[in-house]
Amino acid sequence: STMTNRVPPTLPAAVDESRQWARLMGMAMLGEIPGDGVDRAALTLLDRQARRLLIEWATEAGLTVSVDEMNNLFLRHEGLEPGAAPVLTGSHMDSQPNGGRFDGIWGVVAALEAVQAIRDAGLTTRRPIEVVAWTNEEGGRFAPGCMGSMAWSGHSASTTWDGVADLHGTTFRAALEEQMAAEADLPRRPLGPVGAARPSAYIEAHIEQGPLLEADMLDIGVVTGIQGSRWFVVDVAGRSDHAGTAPVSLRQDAVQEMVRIVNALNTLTHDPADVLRFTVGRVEVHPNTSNSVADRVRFTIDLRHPDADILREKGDAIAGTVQAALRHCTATVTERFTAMPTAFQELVPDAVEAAAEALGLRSLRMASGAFHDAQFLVPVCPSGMIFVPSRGGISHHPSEYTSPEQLAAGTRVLAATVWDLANR
Ligand code: HGY
Ligand code: MN
Ligand code: MN
Ligand code: MN
Repeated sequence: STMTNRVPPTLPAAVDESRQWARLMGMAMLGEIPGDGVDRAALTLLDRQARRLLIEWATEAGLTVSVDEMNNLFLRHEGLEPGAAPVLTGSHMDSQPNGGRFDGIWGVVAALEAVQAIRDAGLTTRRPIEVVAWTNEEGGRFAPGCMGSMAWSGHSASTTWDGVADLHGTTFRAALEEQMAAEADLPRRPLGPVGAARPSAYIEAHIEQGPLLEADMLDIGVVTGIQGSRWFVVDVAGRSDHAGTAPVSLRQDAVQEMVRIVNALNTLTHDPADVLRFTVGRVEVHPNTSNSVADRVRFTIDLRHPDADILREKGDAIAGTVQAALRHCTATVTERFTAMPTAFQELVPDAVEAAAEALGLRSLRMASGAFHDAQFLVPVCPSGMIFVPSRGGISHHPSEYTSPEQLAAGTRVLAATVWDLANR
């Protein structure tokens, strides 16, 4: 069905640009850091405060709240057929430690805004609509990312990460239990797409986090797929020594060894076309003092590529490359996260494109360089994403910015798409 004449005339105006912007600025105060940034890690007090704020807005708007054992948060709008499979829409509320005001949280606020606009416009939907905030998408405090959507979709057992600890030694399981206890007043729901909770479709609104839409003066990204990501942790073990007395030729210096390993990995992953992305983003050194030789180094590897075979080939070669680079230390390589490249089936991207067209917006079909929870919804139901431009293509940084108008345009496309999908 084409959307051209299917956007209810009262819907676009019911999307309240200033209400949405005010809510985003309110959320940005929870974990505010200099430069308009946000540091709001998953399963922290700040995360709980943000969730309470969202729940307040949602219950005022007449939605019902529930939470599952992975702390995924759901806000439900009833349809005319309560037993019908719901349309699911949302994103994540946690941020990078040096994050911005829009990554993740806009998709959740926009989903609530879209449902409120449908209600404010006096429209009904055949299907229920559920807004979701997925637990720990960023994986900043507890690796990997997308824990909530991976456990919910059955991609990994929810107990897989119990022992994963943050920099202070708090385990994921302990932090999850603390959050669940603090939210004991919220109704529970089973984990996963079970029974009436199995969605008919999933749509996630998100900032592009790249330069393409802005460069071509476009309003909307119709996301067709997401490239693959693999995360590894490398632990190098050597021996600590006195920086002044130990002869260099006898040292088992874990930092020097890391340098050799990273140089070898740079050769392995060198790509003149700059499509393969290799990042070492975190380095932890022990004892981390200027006048002692390091006996331990832990560093992370983030590898990305849109082609499954290349991602498999290069990712599988990392462990051997690390071992071959060693001179004086030992090292172990652990894979922490595997999200293979995904392509969305046509249903949702087509609906998004039709909605953008019906609203007179300029759109572009494009793949996502960032991973998203939508990646793990693909095996469960027809899925898709809507992008809005990022100023300068910047994200995972305090200067991340999208204007109120650009966000409202994205939310209008989201509202029109959700309304369309909820009436099919
Ligand atoms: O890392 C990512 O791609 C996502 O933005 N967390
Ligand atoms: Mn995100
Ligand atoms: Mn992110
Ligand atoms: Mn995401």
